[in-house]
Amino acid sequence: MTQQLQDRLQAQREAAYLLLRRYLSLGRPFLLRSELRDVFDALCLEQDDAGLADSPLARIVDDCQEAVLAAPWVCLALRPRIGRWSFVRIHADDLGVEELTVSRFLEIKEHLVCPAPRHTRPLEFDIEPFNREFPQMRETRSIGRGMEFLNRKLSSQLFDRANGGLDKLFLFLREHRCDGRLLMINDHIGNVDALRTAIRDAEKYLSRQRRETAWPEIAHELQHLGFEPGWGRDAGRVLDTLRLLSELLEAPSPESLERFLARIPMIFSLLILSPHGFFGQAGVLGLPDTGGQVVYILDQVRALEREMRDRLSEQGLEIEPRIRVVTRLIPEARGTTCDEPEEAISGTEGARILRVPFRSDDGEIIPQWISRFEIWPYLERFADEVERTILADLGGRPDLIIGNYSDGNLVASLLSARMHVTQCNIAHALEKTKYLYSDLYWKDNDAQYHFATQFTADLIAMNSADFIITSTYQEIAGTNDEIGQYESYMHFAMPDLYRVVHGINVFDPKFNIVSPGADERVYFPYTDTEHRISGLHGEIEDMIFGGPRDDARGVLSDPGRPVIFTMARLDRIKNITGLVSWYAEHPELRNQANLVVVAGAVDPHHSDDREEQTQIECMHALFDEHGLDGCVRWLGVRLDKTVSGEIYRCIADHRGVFVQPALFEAFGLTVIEAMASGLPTFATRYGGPLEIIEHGESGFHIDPNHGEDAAIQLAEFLERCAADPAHWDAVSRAAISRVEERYTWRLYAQRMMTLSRIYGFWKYVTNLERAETQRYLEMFHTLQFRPMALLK
Ligand code: UDP
Ligand code: LCN
Repeated sequence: MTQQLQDRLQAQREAAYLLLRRYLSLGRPFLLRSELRDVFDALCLEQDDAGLADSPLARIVDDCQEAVLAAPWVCLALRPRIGRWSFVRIHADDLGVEELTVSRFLEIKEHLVCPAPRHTRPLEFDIEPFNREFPQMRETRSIGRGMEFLNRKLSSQLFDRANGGLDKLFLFLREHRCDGRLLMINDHIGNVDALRTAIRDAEKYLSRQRRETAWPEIAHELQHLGFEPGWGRDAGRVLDTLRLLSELLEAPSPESLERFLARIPMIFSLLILSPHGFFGQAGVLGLPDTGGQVVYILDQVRALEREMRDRLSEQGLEIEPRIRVVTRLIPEARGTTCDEPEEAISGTEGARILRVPFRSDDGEIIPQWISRFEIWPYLERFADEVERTILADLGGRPDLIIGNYSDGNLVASLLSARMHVTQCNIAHALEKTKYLYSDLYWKDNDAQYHFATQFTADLIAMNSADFIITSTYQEIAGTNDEIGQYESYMHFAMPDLYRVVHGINVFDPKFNIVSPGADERVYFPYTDTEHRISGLHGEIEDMIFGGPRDDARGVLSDPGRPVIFTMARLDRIKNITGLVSWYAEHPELRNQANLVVVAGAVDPHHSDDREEQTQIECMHALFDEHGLDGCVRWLGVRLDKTVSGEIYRCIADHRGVFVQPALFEAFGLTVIEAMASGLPTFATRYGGPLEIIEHGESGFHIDPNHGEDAAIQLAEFLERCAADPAHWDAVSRAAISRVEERYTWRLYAQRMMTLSRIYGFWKYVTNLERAETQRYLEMFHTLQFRPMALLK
């Protein structure tokens, strides 16, 4: 690596020398990838050397993610491929290259932020040695397909005679019980050979039965042979399942293993954790910290319950799955149900929300909402109370624990370790990549955001999870140009706190991409007139085009124009104020279309979230400065799902568009909702929408850092559609198809249930539990996380 770099630099000695000088002359300690590129591009132009832009030096610049400038050295973090990193420093005068360890690279960064001399080495978090024995993927295209990899890798080991893998599989089958009732195999079968014989006898018996013969009619004979309920609801299904097992015992393959495990009744009860925000079913969306995660979990519960019930019933078990979403009880509930300890989840047979309070040191219930950035002191006590609550409610431990976001994932780690239950993490949005240098300059924002505590919780949670679900590939490993959200935890420095040299490995087979959907009952094409809720149309038209109201600002003076629509929480990162200013500053766009914004509250006194208040004030300032009251309608309302579903469609009736202008969006449920409704969608190129939308086909990517270009894209699209309405129709149809093919809850639930079984199986038969890792993380939790969390 070093030699190759040296050769490339030598091949363009003069240009390389000038480039490094330029970098240093900027007088900045750190340069980002785009800045490094901009300086290089400028040099290429000046040099008037056509070859330079396509030279070995250009390839070095291409690989650079970051530079640290410590004259006379230019230190580079190189990422030649997704997830692969190396670190070097180059002497700006003689172009000598030295390889750096990640630790040394981080130390140089730290020194530039905190120059005071240090006499002790900081704590280094390093998870790599614990994973040395563990199978890792190598190819970037395998990232996010951990289950397939693990099955391939481990099934050959498992079925190796010397490892006694078949014995483990046999013992695994004997483990299954539900509410004390034995399932799958009883003690008439004592070992693998006996199992083979019993399968042969059962096959003989079953082939004499009609396939539709129900389990109760064949149960007696099969139980005598050693088979308990769980093999299938009728003779045909039981026979198929036994044949799958027989195939597996004879010539194991990853495919037969997956098909067989997918049938095993293993998951009867689920615990889903989502502590922060207002978790409820009505009147909560748009409240601080309350958005897509709530929508995602409620839809997920409905889909999972259905899938669990169907799978159990197919296996002959009429057992009602039990799903519990545990969140925080908030006595000052602002008119929501968040002060109620229990709530049935609509659209399910038996799923419920359970609410457990946060408590002060002396055990008093904390009455008010607490920002997600400030909940850390309460979580351990919360976890204790959740454990008691759930054990009492379910009458035992759950079969799977799913954590959500940093706080829920941390609580999931604590509970899974204590109860020995498979743990699945869903991040929704890792905060780290949202804020530039949130690690390096953690002290600057610590009073407001407590990022250092949050990142510490993230490291613990992501390393203790048995498997991690992400909504997109880029969430794990980014793109060729940008680093992934998980990838940003691979190595980072938090000066004066600790240093992460190996925080997570994006090639770890625990990562699986399982994208969420948009509830088809609510978000469906505007053309589906039969299911439209026409009773809402008057209300919605009034909301958008009507006169003044207390919760709105602006009245559209020309309602005939198409509408540019946006809807989001009024967080800084959602960049709604950015969109308003692009619109305001682009006269053509203002002439072509109206802008309708559903976000936050118009009255800053209605908000107690600091960030939201600032954004509200910024919105008013933009209205005043640019005279927007006749062309922008800002609705400071929280819409329930049914209304928001119909709003998207009403905007589509007017041949409008949806814009998601976030500076960064982890996934973006509004993007798939708008697309499912048939709205041409323009969404940020930073985060999930980059993967959801195929640019120019099923929508458009915009760069929130170049608002003027985004405004031009919008104006050009609207102009083209005015001249050629078929263009709007084509994009609208492509958007609908994209969501139908890729983003549905049915696909989600099927995959999720397969993953849960497979990771549960591997956890049982191999040492996926990784006891050493667990002990290391416990120590990190106790010595590092807890003192930080308790510092309020
Ligand atoms: N939402 C809503 N009404 C509102 C604001 C938001 O129904 O007034 C819903 C929106 O339809 C989407 C979710 O809240 O389902 C926001 O999810 P997204 O992933 O877009 O962003 P997040 O808020 O999670 O960052
Ligand atoms: C949180 C976010 O910020 C969104 O990007 C996601 O769509 C949402 O959670 C659901 O996962």
